[in-house]
Amino acid sequence: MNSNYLNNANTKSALKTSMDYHLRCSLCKETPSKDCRDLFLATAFSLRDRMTERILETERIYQVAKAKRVYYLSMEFLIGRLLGDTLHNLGLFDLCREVLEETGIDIEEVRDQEKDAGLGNGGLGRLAACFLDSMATLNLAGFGYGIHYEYGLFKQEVDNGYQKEKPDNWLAEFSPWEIKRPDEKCIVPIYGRIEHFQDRAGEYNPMWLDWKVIMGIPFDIPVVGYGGKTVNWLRLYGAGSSTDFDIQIFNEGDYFRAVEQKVSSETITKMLYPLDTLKSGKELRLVQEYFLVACSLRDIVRRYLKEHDDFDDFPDSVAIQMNDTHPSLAVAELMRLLVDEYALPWDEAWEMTRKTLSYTNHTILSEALEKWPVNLLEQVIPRHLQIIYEINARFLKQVADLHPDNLDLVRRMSLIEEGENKMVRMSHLAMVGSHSINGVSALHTEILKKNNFADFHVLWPERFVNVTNGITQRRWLLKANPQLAQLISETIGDSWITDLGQLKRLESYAESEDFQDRFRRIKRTNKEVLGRIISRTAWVSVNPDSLFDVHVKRIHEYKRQLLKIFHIIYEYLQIVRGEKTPTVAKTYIFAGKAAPGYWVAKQMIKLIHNVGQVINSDKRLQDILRVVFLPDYRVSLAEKIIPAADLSEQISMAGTEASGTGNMKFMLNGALTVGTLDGANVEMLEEAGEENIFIFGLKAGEIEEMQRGNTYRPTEYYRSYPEIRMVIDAFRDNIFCPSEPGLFQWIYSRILHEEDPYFHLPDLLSYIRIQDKIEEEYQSQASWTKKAILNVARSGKFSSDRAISEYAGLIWKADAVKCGE
Ligand code: 26Y
Repeated sequence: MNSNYLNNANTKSALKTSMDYHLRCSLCKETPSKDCRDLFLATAFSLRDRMTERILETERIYQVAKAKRVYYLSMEFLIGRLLGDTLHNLGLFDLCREVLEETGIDIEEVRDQEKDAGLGNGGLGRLAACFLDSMATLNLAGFGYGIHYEYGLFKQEVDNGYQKEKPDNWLAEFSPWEIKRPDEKCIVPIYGRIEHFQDRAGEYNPMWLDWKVIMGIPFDIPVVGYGGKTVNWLRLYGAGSSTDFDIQIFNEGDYFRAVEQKVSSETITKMLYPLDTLKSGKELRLVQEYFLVACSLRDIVRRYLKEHDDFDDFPDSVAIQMNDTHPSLAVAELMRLLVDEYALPWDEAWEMTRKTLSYTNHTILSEALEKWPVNLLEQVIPRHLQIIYEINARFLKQVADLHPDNLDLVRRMSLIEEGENKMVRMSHLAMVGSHSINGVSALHTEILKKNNFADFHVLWPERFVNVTNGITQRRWLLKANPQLAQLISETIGDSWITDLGQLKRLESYAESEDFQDRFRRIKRTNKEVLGRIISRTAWVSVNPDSLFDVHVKRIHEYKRQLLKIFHIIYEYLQIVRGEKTPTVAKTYIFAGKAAPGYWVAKQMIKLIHNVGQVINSDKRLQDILRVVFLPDYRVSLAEKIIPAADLSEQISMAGTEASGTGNMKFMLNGALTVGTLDGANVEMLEEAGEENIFIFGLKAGEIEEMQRGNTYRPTEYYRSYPEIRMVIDAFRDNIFCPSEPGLFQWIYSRILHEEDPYFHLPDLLSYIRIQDKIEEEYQSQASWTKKAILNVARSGKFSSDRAISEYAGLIWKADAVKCGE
């Protein structure tokens, strides 16, 4: 039922009226306004009105259709800004631009007022955000559950090359998108102890006593699908203190303790842990993970029970996807709810749990596989630990029955890692409690099956599936690169917006001179825009006609920013020593954040900065080489960088990057990729064709073999190859730190004499060779542009719409629901 007390029509005058209404009534400001911040809020509120209407309508349709609901549980949703995407998805972008233009305001300035919602670290969080967009666009009843962090990922400043972290108070001026729903709060018990009672029938009946309480308050952000019909939501929980509980202490006469308790409860969702691959091991992080799971499952079960009297239909009505192991306590919490609170027999509850839950793994790095100390769990969630032990006992019995004499196998597969400090292996918990386990690219899934999770794959081969990642073309092309989007739509129509495979039809324009010309001009404009950002934020002027060679992502040794630097140093030294005559001007662009405690990563930023200082100030290279580090890499900056790139660097050591998603965004925007055969690069090669991508370096299997045989000797590479010596010696000789000798000595020592776990030297020569080839190919602009167009044309596979359809079909068994009128 549509209300008609608001004129939510998609006309210019209706939009203008609602913006004026919000300027006056929500913001108490004079109209017309020229204040871009106020206009941003007024526009956002006007869109929110339109979306909340549709949320109610969508919900009604889901109920009538008895739609299977999919819940995506994730500790991170790296949303970025929402205004532009929402306008596009509602089909109001042009209308809104015109409304603003009439008051003399450029929509870009209004959009620039929005703070990024940086509620994620990188790939995993951004993937979750793309998935929400695709689920709504595909008319799936798919919803996100996450945490309402008060502080998102830190803001990065760079001071003399050193990263400084600043708090990201993204809610300082509040977000116009979220709807706080205190009436739907939930209460979560935590801490306390277990008393071992028996029930009347003499059955063991443990009681969780003396727990404290945290309150979970939901904040909903509408997620509108393309076309504006389906509007789902992302529900973020913020922690508050329970007033009841405070009163209890208060009544004991301890007012200060009551207030302290209140403050400490609210701390739980204060900030996002800024770690992606390193373990934190912090109690507060465990509490956050539990808090997310406890709130979301209560909410999911509550919604289910509104329409059902028992749990018989639960697995057919609900699918819950765990985004990595971070929400894997869901296995124990769902069991606790079903067994303790709804009195289901264990076996029945277990079947429900397993049929409902599924698990995506996003990393093979052993240091990122979560484990929590048993004694910490015992303290924080004693009942869940008991349940985990029970799950483990039953599971290990099953393993032992199948392999009676294989104690080693039982030890390896156990949910508990034995030792002085016993640990719970969260990935084992997630796998045992799920009906589906997936990796995020074909190579990654194969590695999981063969190495990390081999025992589990042997036991349950049917549970393992691959779903290669994807990205939403609505944000990463339609919005981020409007000119290219328009050129494409003019050429082949606009069906690619919801069916990215349509881009294939661009293939026949790859050699058209006219199309190439327009394509190149768009790239050139995007490079000018980025050039202005570079000069404003990195204080370096760059030439938009140079080749923009881009390495942007979290700073991590496995992603090998250092390999890129090695090549830059090599090229620089060659030129200044007269051993190379440059034929192409190049701008090397880096951006990315380092985890605050990750010393090597922070040094990498300093190194990039120093190499930049030396090269950028060398008169001999004035128009030839530039090296820039753009501070504060975030979604909105990525949207500017990616459309301006000529070359995309995806050079992780083979076998380490689970998939990558930046790689796909670059491809979609017409950059050529230089990459190793890692993650989804393998599939990009298959799609693009080998003449349209620059692949180099050792393969995952070759690296594994060298690791296994321990045959890699960095010093041998150093002795055998003058190119390598030249680069490595530059660190010994302080070429990039003349005023601070010794600063980068550690790189020399680490690579040569300590360890080079990410195989920089074995890949350096082939990297240098492929870069030479790239330089040569860039000189022929016609053939380069043809390759770039073919990359765009063949990027259809990498849409998150495709990924989500696969999840829906293979894992969730959920169908689209028609939400149109
Ligand atoms: C346990 C905690 C410290 C932790 C927190 C965040 C561990 C890992 C992460 C995040 C991991 C992540 O972002 N992984 C990336 O996921 C992308 C989406 O699947 C992949 O494309 C990318 O290769 C992978 O590194």
